Amino acid sequence: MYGVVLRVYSDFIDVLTDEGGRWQCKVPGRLKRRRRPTTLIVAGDRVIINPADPDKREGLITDILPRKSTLSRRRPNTTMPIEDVILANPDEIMVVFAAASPEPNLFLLDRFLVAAESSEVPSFIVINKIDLTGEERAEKLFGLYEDIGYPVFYVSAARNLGVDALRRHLKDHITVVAGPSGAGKSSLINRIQPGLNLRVGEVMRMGKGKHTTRWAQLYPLDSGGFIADTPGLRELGLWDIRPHELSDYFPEIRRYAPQCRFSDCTHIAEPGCAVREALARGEIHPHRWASYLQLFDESSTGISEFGFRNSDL
Ligand SMILES: Nc1nc2c(ncn2[C@@H]2O[C@H](COP(=O)(O)OP(=O)(O)OP(=O)(O)O)[C@@H](O)[C@H]2O)c(=O)[nH]1
Ligand SMILES: [Mg+2]
Ligand SMILES: [Zn+2]
Repeated sequence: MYGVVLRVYSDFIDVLTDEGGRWQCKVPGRLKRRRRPTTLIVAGDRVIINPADPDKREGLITDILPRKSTLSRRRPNTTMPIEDVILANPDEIMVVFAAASPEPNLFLLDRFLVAAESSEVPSFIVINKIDLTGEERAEKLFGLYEDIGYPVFYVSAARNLGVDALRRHLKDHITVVAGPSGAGKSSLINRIQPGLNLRVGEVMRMGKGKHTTRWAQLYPLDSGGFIADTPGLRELGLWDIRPHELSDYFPEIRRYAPQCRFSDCTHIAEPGCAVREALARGEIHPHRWASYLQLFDESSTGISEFGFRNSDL
């Protein structure tokens, strides 16, 4: 039977089969011994299982299929002998941000987007709590991200506004949830999938008990697809972004960079810079430019914290 790994804990693997059954599986030594330069098995992996004990719903994993994509921990300054995979086959990162309460800090949103971009998984934005601002004001505040090309959804978990459209977008995908504490991620996921009962007002993190979720965990959606709870963007190498790669993580800057006179242009002060020309023509938003400069500064001066508090991640 084909299925997807929901989580890995201790020696057990929870698998949801395509038929909809949940099985507790083990990985046989034969597969463990197959040496591959990557994490053996993680949430999101497609697997084939053999129902060893159908009454107890216990199975054996007979094969792990190749991954389409991965969310991996970046290990800077190492020769990375082994890829450290957090989640297999992620399709999108959903960055959740509040329109109000807390007052939106667009610099913080940009940090999340940069982290998402650096993971090379496509991202989109969900603006929550529009009950506090009205949709129009939220669109004025965050419209600049639509201009860049990010899909933006305006929702209210509290009032159940915009959730159906979002649910349709999540269909048949593996979606990774990110965003600062208090944005309403848990509230929103509870709306998307009633019955999950994630605790609101409590940080969504990997468990610390006996059955610790080692990497990520997938929550199946009745409407199709999965939401992934990951250890956080901190794991995506956000701490280690180098100044010269930063422009790759701003789509609207990345777009102009190939036309700069110097191929290694940082867009700060070089002559013949197509990015600053676009900025002068008003084709790059001043706020985003300010964010770029700030992050460039931080990455050059080696502020490893990258401006995040632990609670943001
Ligand atoms: N007004 C309003 N409040 C909301 C909405 N969604 C969530 N909240 C409130 O915002 C607070 C934080 O919500 P959570 O869902 O716990 O936020 P979170 O993003 O999961 O936070 P962490 O788990 O700490 O990362 C709670 O008090 C919620 O009741 C909304 O749409 N409108
Ligand atoms: Mg939460
Ligand atoms: Zn340039």
